[in-house]
Amino acid sequence: MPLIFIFLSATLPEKYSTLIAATAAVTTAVAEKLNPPATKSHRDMVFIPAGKFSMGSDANQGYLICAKYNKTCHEKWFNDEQPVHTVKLRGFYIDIHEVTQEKFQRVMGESPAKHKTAHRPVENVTWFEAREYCERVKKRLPTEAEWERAARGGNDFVFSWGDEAGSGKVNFCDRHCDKSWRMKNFDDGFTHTAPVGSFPPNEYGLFDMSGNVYEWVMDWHGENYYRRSPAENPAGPESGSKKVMRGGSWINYATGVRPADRTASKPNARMDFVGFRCAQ
Ligand SMILES: [Ca+2]
Ligand SMILES: [Ca+2]
Repeated sequence: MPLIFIFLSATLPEKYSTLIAATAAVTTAVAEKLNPPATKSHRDMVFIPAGKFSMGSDANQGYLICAKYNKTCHEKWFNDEQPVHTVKLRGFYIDIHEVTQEKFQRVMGESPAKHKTAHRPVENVTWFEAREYCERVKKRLPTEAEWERAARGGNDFVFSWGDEAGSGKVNFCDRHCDKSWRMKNFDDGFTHTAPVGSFPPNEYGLFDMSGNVYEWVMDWHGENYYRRSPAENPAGPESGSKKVMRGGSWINYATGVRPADRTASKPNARMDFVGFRCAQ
């Protein structure tokens, strides 16, 4: 949420001018804390300041949004994203874009992507490869909580842009999609992946957090984890069989691109709708 400050010093007595000058100095310090100067290692990243946010969903949100637009929906698909709980996180940086095939190729020597184009996101990568890429560029995978805070862009809407699904907001399984469950009333223009940054960013300036490719995050998946997760800097269960992937993709219903939605797969799985981005 942008901070807007209005200064009326020209019309105020001197003592207020002094107060305003002091306030302005504090404001500048706060602004620098919220937006630390970009360094070379943080290029193409956004700083998400320390703070609290509401993680997860309540009131069967995922199922109701699914049933609003689609015929086949099951409540059990959405149990793991409940209940809403307050999470406090330290500040962190996160990549503005999904990692592209071009960047993955440069760092890892080859790209396993199926939908080949340099500026499309890399997909068909295992969780292990995603983690290794981030380590090689001196970064790391985001935690699941960091990912959701970043994806929400500072708001609590159903989708990152508001409460209704829409065309042109995100790449999901719209009328161009080649799956039988495509949503014919929506048009995002892409059959498979889209070049990164083809859709508007969220309010943190991050692109494609919702849709295009799912994104591997650091955490193991726990079906009931939200009922017992720590209130500060949660990092997921200590062990598990599946790693979490977030944000939905070009194969998903609209309900799958909600910031609250959770999905998981075995970490050695390769899927042409799953990529990642890094944090720091
Ligand atoms: Ca699409
Ligand atoms: Ca994505």
